[in-house]
Amino acid sequence: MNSVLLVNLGGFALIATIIWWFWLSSPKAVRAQQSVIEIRVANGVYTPSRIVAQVGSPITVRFFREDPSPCAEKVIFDELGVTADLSIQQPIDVTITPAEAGEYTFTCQMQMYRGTLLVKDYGADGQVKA
Ligand SMILES: [Cu+2]
Repeated sequence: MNSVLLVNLGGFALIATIIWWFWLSSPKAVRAQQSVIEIRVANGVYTPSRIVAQVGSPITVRFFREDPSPCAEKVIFDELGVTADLSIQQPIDVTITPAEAGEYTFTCQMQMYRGTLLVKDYGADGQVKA
């Protein structure tokens, strides 16, 4: 009775291991897939001030503006033609689908706040091309 139970448990453990191995485990280290990045706007700096996106994949940058000064009220991705008004203490989402690899600056309207959006081209194999 007990040995039958143990054999069954062993069988279940084996099956669970096989399922985990083939379906649930990651075959290799994969670049973190993060489609929403949160940025704090306070004391004259974006935190983080450097973010990474992938060519062709939409990225949502969620700005939390803590700075009440008018300086912080806009965020401008100049080269991408994207501008947003930031509300105080309220998350504002800016969604961008970068078409080309490169470094794009985002700033407040007076360019005192400065950040960089780094867009990389990951090929189908997951390797960075640019
Ligand atoms: Cu400003």
